[in-house]
Amino acid sequence: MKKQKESYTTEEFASLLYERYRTDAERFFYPYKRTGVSAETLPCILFLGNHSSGKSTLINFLLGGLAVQDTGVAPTDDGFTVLVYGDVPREVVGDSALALLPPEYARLKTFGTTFLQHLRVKVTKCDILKQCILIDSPGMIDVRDREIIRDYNFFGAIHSLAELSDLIVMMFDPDKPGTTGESIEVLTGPLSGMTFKLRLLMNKCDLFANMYDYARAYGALCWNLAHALPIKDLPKIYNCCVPCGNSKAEPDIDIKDFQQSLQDIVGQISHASERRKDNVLAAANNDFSALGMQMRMGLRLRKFLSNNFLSKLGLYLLLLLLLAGSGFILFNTYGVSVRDLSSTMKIVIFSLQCLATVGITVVIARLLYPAFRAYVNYSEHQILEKLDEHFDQEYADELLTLSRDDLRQCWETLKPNFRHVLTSHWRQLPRFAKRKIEALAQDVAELNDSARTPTRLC
Ligand SMILES: Nc1nc2c(ncn2[C@@H]2O[C@H](COP(=O)(O)OP(=O)(O)O)[C@@H](O)[C@H]2O)c(=O)[nH]1
Ligand SMILES: [Mg+2]
Repeated sequence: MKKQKESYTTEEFASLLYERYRTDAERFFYPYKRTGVSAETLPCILFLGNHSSGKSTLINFLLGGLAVQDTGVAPTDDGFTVLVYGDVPREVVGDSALALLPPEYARLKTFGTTFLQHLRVKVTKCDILKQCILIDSPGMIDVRDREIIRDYNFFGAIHSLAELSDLIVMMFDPDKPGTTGESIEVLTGPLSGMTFKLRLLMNKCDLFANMYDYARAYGALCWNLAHALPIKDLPKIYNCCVPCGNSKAEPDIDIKDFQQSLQDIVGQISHASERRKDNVLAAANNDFSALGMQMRMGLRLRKFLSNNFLSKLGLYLLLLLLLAGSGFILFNTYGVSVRDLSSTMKIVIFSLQCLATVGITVVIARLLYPAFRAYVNYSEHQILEKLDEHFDQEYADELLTLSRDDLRQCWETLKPNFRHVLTSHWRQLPRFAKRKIEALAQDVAELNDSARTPTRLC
């Protein structure tokens, strides 16, 4: 029996819309940022940071002190480990690891086999994993030529995992407070636009000799982050220390506040399920507004480019017609005189004239064709150069009433892919989709309404 719309959870509703508009997304060459949403998927927390900043130690702490992840000062892990709940503990790598994960993770396959060899799933019987999925990552390093160390698209993989995650914990330690090249690059590259789910954490605070030592490391971290995060105010930095074999029995400074900070982070992690709803909603809103925009702009530009092509084709054919016409008249005027010839000969000569005219026109058409193509390409290029103008015209009404920064931002992110689609596939873009665009807008409004209604679960 079909469920009533009101009884869908946000995740179920979003999942339904992802499926409903999948064909339209394909027809308009819009790649969903999220391959979809599976309502049963647990929230996911991604741990990033320098090597030896304490990612695995924190994960083990969350798992109740079990030594699930290897820890140590030397780099111990060169891959991503996804920790999921299961009664029978086991460890799987590569394609079979991907098969154990929810369908949303399927897009990781696009990073190739080398990446998959660095993907491990650990099934562990641990209560916290009933509520969330934890992802440990390889430590960030400081090398000029990263390709020597990483033989797969490391930043691309981080970006995809970060998009799937509901909380990203980025860890630093007093040894390298934000100075590791990759950590900074990750913040400015794959994690840009995701600051809302990013939590910064300076770990190992129990190792400071005194408050002056702590202030220097904290200051250095803030200084480095200020260069990496394009925002006015620094986000909160959690200063923590995780109980482990390396913890000092009697730290030189008071660690009470650091322990409290750790509890705050643990609290954030245990509330990740609420975050998942928000993230799914945010991702769905992003994806569907971008899809709606690609459909609207696609229809507009498809029409514009085909009108442009047809007008150029019309000109080309008119030119050929004129040439053929003048050729025929010239033949008739200056060609063989038919006045004294028999009617059969007249027909033969007339046919020959026609044939000659057609032949010459075909030759001229062949010769002129490259010029016609160049002209069409040039004018298509001119149109593509003015994409912003088309956007302003298409969204004139919306932009008139409010400044609508959201529309402009969405357009800026969409533009590179959209330009590519227009250059290579504009003829394949659909001609009609107005109803679909309206239906999509209505569905997205309903999705947002349903998320606002706290008692929609039946
Ligand atoms: N003193 C102290 N040592 C820590 C803390 N967190 C981690 N460590 C130690 O730092 C080393 C590196 O930790 P690990 O979790 O392997 O770092 P990862 O490379 O980020 O996964 C290990 O020897 C841990 O015992 C902490 O808060 N305080
Ligand atoms: Mg580790």
